[in-house]
Amino acid sequence: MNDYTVALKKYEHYEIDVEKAINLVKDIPVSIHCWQGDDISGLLSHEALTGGIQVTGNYPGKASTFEELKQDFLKAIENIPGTKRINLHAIYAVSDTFVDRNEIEPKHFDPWIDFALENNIKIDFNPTFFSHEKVIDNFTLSSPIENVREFWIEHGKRSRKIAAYIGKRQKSPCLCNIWIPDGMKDIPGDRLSPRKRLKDSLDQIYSDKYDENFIIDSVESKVFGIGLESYTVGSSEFYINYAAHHGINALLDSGHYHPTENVADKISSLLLFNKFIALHITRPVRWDSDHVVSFNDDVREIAREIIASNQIDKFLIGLDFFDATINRVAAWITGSRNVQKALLHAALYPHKTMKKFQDEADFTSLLVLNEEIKTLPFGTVWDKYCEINSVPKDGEWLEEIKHYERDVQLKR
Ligand code: RNT
Ligand code: ZN
Repeated sequence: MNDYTVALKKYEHYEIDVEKAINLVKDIPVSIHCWQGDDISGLLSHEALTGGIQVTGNYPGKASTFEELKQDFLKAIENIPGTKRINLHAIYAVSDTFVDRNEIEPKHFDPWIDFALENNIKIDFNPTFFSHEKVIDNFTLSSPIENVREFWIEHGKRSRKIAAYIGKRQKSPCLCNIWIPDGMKDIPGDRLSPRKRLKDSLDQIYSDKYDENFIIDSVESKVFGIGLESYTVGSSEFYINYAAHHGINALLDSGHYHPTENVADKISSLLLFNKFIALHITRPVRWDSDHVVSFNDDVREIAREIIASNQIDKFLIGLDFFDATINRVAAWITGSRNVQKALLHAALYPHKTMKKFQDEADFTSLLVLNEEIKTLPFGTVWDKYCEINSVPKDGEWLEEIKHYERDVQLKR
């Protein structure tokens, strides 16, 4: 018997159908963020990164043109199994001349759409409310300055128009996610007014109606940013309520909660009240540090909730990490493979049996099963999954990326 046959037998003992799990996971789309490729620099200008987020490190070989970014992205996805999407930000507009955020148009994304269609991947989109001189005193959509607010409302409207255009061209909805950095370093004198202005700005942005077959809208909350420790206008309560009242969706970023909160536990509550749940999977280390996703308990638990829900179509899974201390393509590959691993691992749980034990109050069996699952031969199934997806197994891709680094990235 080969390793895989032995593994099948071990899983069978727990009534787990390995082939079914593999087939389920390979069709779950995961949106890979373009911004790991260039430290969120974008193609529009060379403004420093602002908004209370930070990319640390200065690893050589960074992509700085549209061509380089596409080249690196393709290199990464050759090594990532499963169904891939690409997540773009407005600052990745392609244009020979400078276009400001309140001027971007669908045509600036045609080159990306062509690229995605050629490679059989779908696109998601985000307006970019940071790294710009019109972020005044750390406020955008909630700014007390009328023309600042108008500028960003226009950006939001144009971004949705672009997302709907992308959706139409790719014949499938494009997720348009709004995240703004707005907040304060120190204790506010007025918490209510900025939130009121944000609500009003969003109302204006969402007053433009588009076909649901082309665009899905989401709003991303946060607990704090660097230099914005005391107050975040777009808090969890704000956006969960906003989304529920306006028929749009909440996006949970796994780095945007207090470190002891269990992000996986939030999913089932949202599932009951929302059409979709959008996710940014990342790895916070002590803060929202956006480390490369690890195959750790946090991510495995999130994946488990997705699979156990039996409503996988309601999830819009995206990634959001950025590390510039290591090879950026290897970072992309590692984080994305780890999300695939977590999904596969979760699909290899005997969810029905566990639910039954719980309903029968057989907590002893539930605990024992939860523990025994941990030592099943997952690595063998993962290898098979890679093989079926025609990507290298663990231990077989890094060497090639080292060559790519030497021959391509370091020559830039
Ligand atoms: C920031 C948010 C946001 C960004 C990206 C670049 O804390 O997580 O999603 O990381 O939009
Ligand atoms: Zn995020």
